[in-house]
Amino acid sequence: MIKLNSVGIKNISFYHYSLFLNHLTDNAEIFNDSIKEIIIAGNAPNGIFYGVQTLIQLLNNNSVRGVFILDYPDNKMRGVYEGYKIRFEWNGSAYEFTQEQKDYIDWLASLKFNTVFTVENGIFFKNESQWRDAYEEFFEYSRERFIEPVPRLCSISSVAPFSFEFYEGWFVENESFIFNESFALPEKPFINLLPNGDFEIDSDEDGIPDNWTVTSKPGAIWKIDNDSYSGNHSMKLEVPEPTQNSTSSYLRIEIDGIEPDSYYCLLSKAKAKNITNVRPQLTIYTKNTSGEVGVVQSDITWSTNGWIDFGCCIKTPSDTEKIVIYSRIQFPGKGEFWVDNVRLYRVNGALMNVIRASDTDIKVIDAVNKKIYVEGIDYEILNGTTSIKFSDSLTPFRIRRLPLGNISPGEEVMVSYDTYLFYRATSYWSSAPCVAREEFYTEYIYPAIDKIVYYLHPKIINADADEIRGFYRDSRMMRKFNSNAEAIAYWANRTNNYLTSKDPQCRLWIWDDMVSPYHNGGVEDYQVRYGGLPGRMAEATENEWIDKSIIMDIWWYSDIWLSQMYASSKFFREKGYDIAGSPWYEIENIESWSEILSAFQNSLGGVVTNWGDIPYEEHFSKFVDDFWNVKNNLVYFDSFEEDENNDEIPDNWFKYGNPEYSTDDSEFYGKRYADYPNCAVRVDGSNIFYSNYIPVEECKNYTISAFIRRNDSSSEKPSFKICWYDAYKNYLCEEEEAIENVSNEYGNYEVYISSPRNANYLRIYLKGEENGTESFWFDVIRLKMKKEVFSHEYSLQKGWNLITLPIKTGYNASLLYKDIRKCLIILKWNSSKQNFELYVPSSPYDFEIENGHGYLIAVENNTKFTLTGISVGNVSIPLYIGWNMLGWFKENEITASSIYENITGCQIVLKWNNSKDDFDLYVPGLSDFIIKRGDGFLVAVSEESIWHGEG
Ligand SMILES: [Ca+2]
Ligand SMILES: [Ca+2]
Ligand SMILES: [Ca+2]
Ligand SMILES: [Ca+2]
Repeated sequence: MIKLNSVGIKNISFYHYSLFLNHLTDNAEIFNDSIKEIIIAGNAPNGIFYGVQTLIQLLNNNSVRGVFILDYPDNKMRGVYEGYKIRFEWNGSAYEFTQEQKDYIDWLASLKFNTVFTVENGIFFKNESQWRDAYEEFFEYSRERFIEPVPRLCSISSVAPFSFEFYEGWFVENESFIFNESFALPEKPFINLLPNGDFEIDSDEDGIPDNWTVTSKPGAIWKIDNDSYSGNHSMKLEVPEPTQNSTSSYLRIEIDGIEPDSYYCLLSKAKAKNITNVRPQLTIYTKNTSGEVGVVQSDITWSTNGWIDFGCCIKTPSDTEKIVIYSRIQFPGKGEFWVDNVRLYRVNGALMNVIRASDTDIKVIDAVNKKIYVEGIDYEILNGTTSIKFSDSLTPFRIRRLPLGNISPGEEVMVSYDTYLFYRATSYWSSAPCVAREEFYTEYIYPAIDKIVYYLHPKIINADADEIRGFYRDSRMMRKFNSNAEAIAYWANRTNNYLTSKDPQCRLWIWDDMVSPYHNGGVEDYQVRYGGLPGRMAEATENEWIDKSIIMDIWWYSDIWLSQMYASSKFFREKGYDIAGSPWYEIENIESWSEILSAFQNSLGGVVTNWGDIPYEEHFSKFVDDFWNVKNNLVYFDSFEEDENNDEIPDNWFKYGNPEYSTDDSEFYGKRYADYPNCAVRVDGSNIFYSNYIPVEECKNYTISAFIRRNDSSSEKPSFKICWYDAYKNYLCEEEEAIENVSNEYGNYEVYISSPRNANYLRIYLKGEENGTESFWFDVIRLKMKKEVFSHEYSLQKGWNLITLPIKTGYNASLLYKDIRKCLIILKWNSSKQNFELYVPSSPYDFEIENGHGYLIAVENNTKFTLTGISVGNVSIPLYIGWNMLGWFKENEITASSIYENITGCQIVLKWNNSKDDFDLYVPGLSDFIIKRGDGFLVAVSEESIWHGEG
């Protein structure tokens, strides 16, 4: 029999009840007559499909060893977010699902992926004749291979598929214009504010253009170059090899007299060659009267084919005095970079790229009396040109005075309008559509949902909203919503409500970052860099505005974010959202995600992302292997961020002596994001932090790990000391594991320990060497239990038996009924209704057999029944006032009295006694009885609580 974690067998994993009965002889030729029998059985068609995939993996030179395997996936969802491979080909009139894509789906299926997300943004806004055949074929082909496709409705972090009036603009409010005889002219006109941005003038011929500052450093030289976009010169930066110097080798200019609360656009032409590691940047930032930096924005590029548009738009804060513009290639970047024709404009008076629609238009008011002038009576608009990409060559809109109207020549008016700019010329499409616009739903979202549901019947629709760079800034948004959190919740709920009205089974899925307090949603000023207003978007989930049926996919692409990965998962689960986790790029991160998600009940699984630049064959195999069969269940995680009472002892930790607790940036492991307070602890031989009691199971293999670095440079060794305790927290024994080869840089160090018999708790001591003086930093403590397979045998007695399943099975009542010989009836206690639900084969009611619940099974005769698999780790079962039927799933035996004592408000404990045909009853004063793994029991409670397996 192969155990799931057998060493040396990689990537073998099975759906539950995929059985190969051991009728094969060792090394039997599979295609000759020596084979006796191969049985692949499953509780569902996909189980059999995965059993066949397993058989194919097991085949070795047409032979296979005799095996018996029982398996199932640990995670329901094993998905891939396909940024590359599943983009349909356009054949001139419609999209096509190609053979190459079919082969790719085949490959995903062989790895046992079961979900594939597509990324085409806005395809469902097009006529279905363009996409229907390709998508239907893709859905059918994938589903035949038990892969569920997830179509993307659209991403609201990109405006690409919408017509112009659907873009969220930048609101220009009350800009002063003065009428001449005919036209309104801006008081502050749209003119280039930069002197010598063409780099044509160098009066003293010292190689530095007039008005500009150059700080060339050895190995990173700025010079005037003859390769120009306009005129005869440009500025060129040469960094032949990475050098620390390049970070401070600038081309720079500072402009005074900048208006606050205004939009400024920096435009230029740029060209880049042989760029590696870090992209050249052109940066604009504001300075206030005290010289402090306000808003910063940069454009960046890899190597280009010729000259490209390059630049940024910003909104100046209310205390702005200056703008600084600079360009460089930061270390360790290298390459050649040219910039030319640099221009800086204040945009408000331009009346360019104006959004004119039913819900926003140019407004003109009398500057003195605030009287609103009326288009068609007082003035008319001569339309300019619009573009998704703002440029100074667009034709401006013009406001012309109507002679019979109320505006006089020479009159000052205030003009308000929404204009569409970009934050970065190379990402001009990266901005949200206007989710306040009614037609966004009625003309785009609803018809697309109608078509997707009608033709494709997906189980999940992806409407991602990641990294929104430009939100809550145009007049329509500010009129409709009080905050950007309210706006994103409105979009999510409105989309979700419509979807569920069309198909109640279909669920909306979004990336979590904009609504996570531990990611972009936790950044107060996130939108300010993109012309928007401040405000943490995570309020949308903190205040539970976003519907709980929307799936949150948490993405962090590196283990430097371990603290945030855990904190985000905990946050969303506690709020009641279903979660999935997404790795990319870093292979260690895949395993970390699989383990972190194992700590949370009902996480849906993982979605590995393909954004290119990864050896995806290797990564995807690793991903499916880890998510099908999580190697270690995470049972405890702490990275020291919580210190509710501010006593510099992290929550759930204690100290001896005077160890240090630090929130300093240089001390902790990994990175901090938003306002997330990353913290770490420093200990030595006598100043020690130790944990609270952490629940464990007896006789199990555990790994304790931490990121550790030494503070000085002696040869002392830090250690984990582990103390074991029984169910009553009586000390049992201890061990100390010294950690070798700790360096001055953080590294992850692991020790392996086994819990002794009767162990119910451990405490972890973080310390330096005994009697030593050197101190060590610790961060990110993880306690993992190695997952091991065991068998549990039931001897069911004729009549009633009250049991629980201590093994993860995925059974429902009908399957359990089939697997227990001579089974007559299965009864489930519904504690919320305080009555029984019954399953017999003729019954129309089937129900899930849940971990930690007890079930009454009636059998016709004495019978044995064996389960093999992975033990149930943790449960959280709501206890209702009255009776609750639970089951003991842990390895250690306990007593009815300890159940009584450990469940809040417990009044009675009952255990079924088959030989008496009656219950044994425990209340204090009556004789106690033993409850073993696999036994069900009943408790009556007087108050509601959640049972996690206490006893
Ligand atoms: Ca030039
Ligand atoms: Ca000069
Ligand atoms: Ca930390
Ligand atoms: Ca504390």
